[in-house]
Amino acid sequence: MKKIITLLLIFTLAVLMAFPAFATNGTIGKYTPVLDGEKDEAYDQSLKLNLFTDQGIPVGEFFHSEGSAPDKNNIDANAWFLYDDQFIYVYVDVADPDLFDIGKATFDSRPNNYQSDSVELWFVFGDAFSYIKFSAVAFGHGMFGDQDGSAVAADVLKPLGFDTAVKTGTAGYAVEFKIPITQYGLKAGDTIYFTLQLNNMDKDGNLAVSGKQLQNMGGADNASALTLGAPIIIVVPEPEIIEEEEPPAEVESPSVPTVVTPSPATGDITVLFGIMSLISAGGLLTFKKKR
Ligand SMILES: [Ca+2]
Ligand SMILES: [Ca+2]
Repeated sequence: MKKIITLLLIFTLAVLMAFPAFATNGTIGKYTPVLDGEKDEAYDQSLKLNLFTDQGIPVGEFFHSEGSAPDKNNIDANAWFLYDDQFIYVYVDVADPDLFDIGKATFDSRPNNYQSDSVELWFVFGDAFSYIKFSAVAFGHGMFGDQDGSAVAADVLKPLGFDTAVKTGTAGYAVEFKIPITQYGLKAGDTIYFTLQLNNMDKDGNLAVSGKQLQNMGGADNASALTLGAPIIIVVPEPEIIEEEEPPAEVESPSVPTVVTPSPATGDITVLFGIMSLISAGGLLTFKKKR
């Protein structure tokens, strides 16, 4: 009986380890990347979080769907983080083989920003629970903000410093986000809270929303705690200096007696003509003086 209980305990522990109940926490590095939709080298030296596994939810799970949910098994997203004195930067690489462009006009006219292939970031900065949601669409049509339930339009966000850069591929897309943090007075060692949400739509309007929302899915207690860490130093390798090969040292030839070649006869004639023209010029001068 004891053996069965022990085996059951081991099995339960293995299941718990396979599906972590809590979100992964970590430390993010300080570095200013280029906002271009490309993953800067520094992101690889900072924290990486997966949409499913690091948020403690099974792969493919979605918490909201509309229509018949699109293929849930082939979508995924990973997020990398950096920060500096002014901004948090998040680079999100999304696998979405059923990528569908709703068009800018539709995006602008829709009240529900999640009804598109898009990424949403949820943050809590500081101690008071005041969340910020910031999203970007796969095809770069726009961004959307929300603070404690109040929508903030893109034309308000941009002057505040919020920005995104999107790169769209055939089997997915990548979004690089920039979120201003100066107003929170954050410094190294402070902790912020984060969840990631992925909206997956298809051309027929079917929708599945995966990930977590901070305001109604357990709040900061259910989010990843991100600690602001040390600066990341990217070592740029010195360009290799190729030294010019020195010419081979001259080999001293065995001393050979110098042979003095007599000047050719023409040389004598040239000198002679030279002297003659000098004399005649002098003569001309003399002649001229006499006159
Ligand atoms: Ca970049
Ligand atoms: Ca999709």
